[in-house]
Amino acid sequence: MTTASQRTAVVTGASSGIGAATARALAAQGFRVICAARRAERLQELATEIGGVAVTCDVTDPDSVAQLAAAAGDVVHVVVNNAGGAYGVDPVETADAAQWKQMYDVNVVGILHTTQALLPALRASQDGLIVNVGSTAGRTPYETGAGYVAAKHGTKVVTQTLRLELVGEPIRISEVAPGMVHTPEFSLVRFDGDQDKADAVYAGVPDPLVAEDVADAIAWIATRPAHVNIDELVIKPRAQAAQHKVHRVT
Ligand code: 8X3
Repeated sequence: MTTASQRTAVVTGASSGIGAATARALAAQGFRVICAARRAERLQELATEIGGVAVTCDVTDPDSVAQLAAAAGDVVHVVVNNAGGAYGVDPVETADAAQWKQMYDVNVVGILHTTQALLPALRASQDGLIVNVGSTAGRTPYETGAGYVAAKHGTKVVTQTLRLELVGEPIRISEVAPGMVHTPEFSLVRFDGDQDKADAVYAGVPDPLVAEDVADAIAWIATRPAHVNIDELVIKPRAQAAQHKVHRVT
């Protein structure tokens, strides 16, 4: 049930991983959460669990995002642009251009669509917040990751630019940039369903982050006072000192 004082949050990519954990974390903070993702069934289960609203949405499709904005209503306080992903692990010399375009589409253009569709409702809240989920890949290049690294640098730059463009308005803009997060799908998707390769990413790492760690950070950002803008928050497991420097127990 929605109460007059309840704040509304939209979370994209909410069907699993960081998105689902963020929807739960924001609901626990009292938000009415609009859960958006492509997979309707999983989304509905989550929405039912947290008393939120499920909206099937593909952020790369502006018409679909317009429907999300209509479902969210005239006043939205928080938008978490979590939908994103990595496709492929290849050196530049042999990388697949279609995968690169797909990564740019979901990690960068998706944010363009949700921002354009939801800015009026964020303004109407008089205390809006956009949290874009970036990555340590948006800070440090690594071999075989250029397509994803470029896309996540794009996420960061869109976030920084939007903060410049909206200064003076009652809207905060943040980026959360996680490092190694062990979710069931991120690496599996990246390796096109190869579970062994996906598992190898986290092999021997004592405690990679889990989705709830990142969700906790996003919920913290969303519950700061209105004048406090967390520009960017890089979050890595203790075992990851840098992109290439990961402690593994063999
Ligand atoms: C995920 C972090 O290191 O796989 O965004 O690029 S990494």
